[in-house]
Amino acid sequence: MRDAVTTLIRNYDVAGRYFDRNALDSLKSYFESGTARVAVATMISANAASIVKQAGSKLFEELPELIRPGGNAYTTRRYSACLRDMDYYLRYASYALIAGDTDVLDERVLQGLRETYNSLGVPVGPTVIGIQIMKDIVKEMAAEAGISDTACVDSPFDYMSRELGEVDV
Ligand SMILES: CCC1=C(C)/C(=C/C2=NC(=C\c3[nH]c(/C=C4\NC(=O)[C@H](C)[C@H]4CC)c(C)c3CCC(=O)O)/C(CCC(=O)O)=C2C)NC1=O
Repeated sequence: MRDAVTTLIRNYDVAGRYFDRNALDSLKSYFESGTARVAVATMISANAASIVKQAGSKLFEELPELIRPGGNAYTTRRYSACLRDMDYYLRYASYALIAGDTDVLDERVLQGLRETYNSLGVPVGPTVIGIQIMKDIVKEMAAEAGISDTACVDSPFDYMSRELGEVDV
């Protein structure tokens, strides 16, 4: 599992090069956004249950067929599995946010997930919508908490959405 710094070191070491301007710029931006990233991750930890609950309600309000007979989140067991998955996405997004790198998502979340979802008929499009709803909630909370630079929040949620979304294309 890598973070922004270890990824950079690895790439430069492979090439046997000293850090150049690009490396230093990306390190600078990693450290400069550090306080905001830690603040957002702290906020996610403190509000995870409520973020997942809100996002779930919004998702099922937008796509009520998911929880009707024949829907993939129909029955209490599958409804809970769906919210549990949302909770996984949120928790790992907070890790990736701190790492400043999406490697943890590849390694712990996305690997084999498409196959699992396909075999269980879990619809990818609505899952991506759920991930995006959580992103919006987190960004809104961050803005309300006075964290001005919320651009860094997008990356982990968008990465999971993109990687999952490719399945159905
Ligand atoms: C930490 C990494 C990790 C992930 C990401 C993960 C996902 C994951 N979601 C699963 C199931 C599931 N996932 C969903 C999710 C949904 N259904 C919908 O209609 C919605 C769109 C969506 C919620 C947003 C559902 C309903 C199931 C149960 C499907 C079934 O058993 O029929 C399963 C199958 C095994 C199980 O039920 O536990 C896995 C492995 N597991 C992991 O360890």
